[in-house]
Amino acid sequence: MHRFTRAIARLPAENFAEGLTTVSYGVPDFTLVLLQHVAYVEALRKAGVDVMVLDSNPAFPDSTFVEDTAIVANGRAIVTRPGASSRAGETGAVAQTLRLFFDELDTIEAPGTLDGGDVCEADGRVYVGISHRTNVSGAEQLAAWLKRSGIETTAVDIRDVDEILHLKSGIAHIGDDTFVAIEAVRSRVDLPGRVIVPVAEENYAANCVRVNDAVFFPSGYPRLQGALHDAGFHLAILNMSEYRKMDGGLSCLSIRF
Ligand code: CIR
Repeated sequence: MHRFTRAIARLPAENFAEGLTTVSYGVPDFTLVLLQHVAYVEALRKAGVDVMVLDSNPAFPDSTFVEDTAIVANGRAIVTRPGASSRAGETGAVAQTLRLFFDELDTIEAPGTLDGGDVCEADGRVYVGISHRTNVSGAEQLAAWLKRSGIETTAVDIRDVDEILHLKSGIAHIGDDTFVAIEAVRSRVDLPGRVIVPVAEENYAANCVRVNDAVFFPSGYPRLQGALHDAGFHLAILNMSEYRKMDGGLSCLSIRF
C-alpha cells in the first residue's frame, strides 16, 4: 500500500452549515466542527503525514471537503471540475497549493464534472463513480489521464443508489486486499479480494480511509469497527458527527499523497 507523506486539508468556514446536504440530522455545532477537524488533522500527523491546512473561505461553505477538488496518483495531480456549481470556485486555492508540489497540474475540462469523492484508488486500479456529481465525460477524462500512468479504471454507476452522494461514501479500499463496501456498491462491481459489508445501519462507516498503518474510522459503528479490528486492522477512531450532517465522510476532509 502506498505510504502517504503529505496531505492538504482546509479549515471549515463559520458558515459550514450553509453547505449542501441531503440528510436531516440537524444543524452542525460549529465548535464541534472545529474540534473534530483538529482531531482529524492530528490523526493524519500521528500517521506520519505532513499536513498543510488551508485557510477557510466562507464564499464556499463546503470547501473543507477538499478531497473533491483534486486527485493525486502516481506522482501526478489533476484538478477536478466539481459537479455542484456552488463548489466550482473551491479548486483555486487547492490548485495553488498543489503547484508547490507538482510541476504540472492537469484539469478536468467542461463538459466533464468530477468530484474526488467518486474516485477510489485500490492498488493500481481506480474505481470511479458515475454519480449526480461526476458525469461520464468527467470519468472518461480521468480514465484517460490515469491510463497515462498505467492505471486502469472501472466505472461504477451509482446514480440510482439514493443513500450515497459519492462512490466513496459506500466503498473504501483499506489495504491488505480488503475493501469495505455497502451492499448496493458491492452488487454493482466485481471487487478483487476480501469485501467486508457493513450491516445497513452502519453504512456511513464504509467511508473509512487507510492512512499508512492506520484505518481512520468514524466513532459510533461498533459492529464494523469490531469486524475490522478482528481482521487485524489498526483503527484510528474519529468522531465525524458534525460532518455527517453535511454528507461528509472521513475521506473527504483531505487530499493525501
Ligand atoms: C457536498 O454536498 O458537496 C458536501 N456537503 C459534502 C461533500 C462530501 N465529499 C465527499 O464525500 N468526498
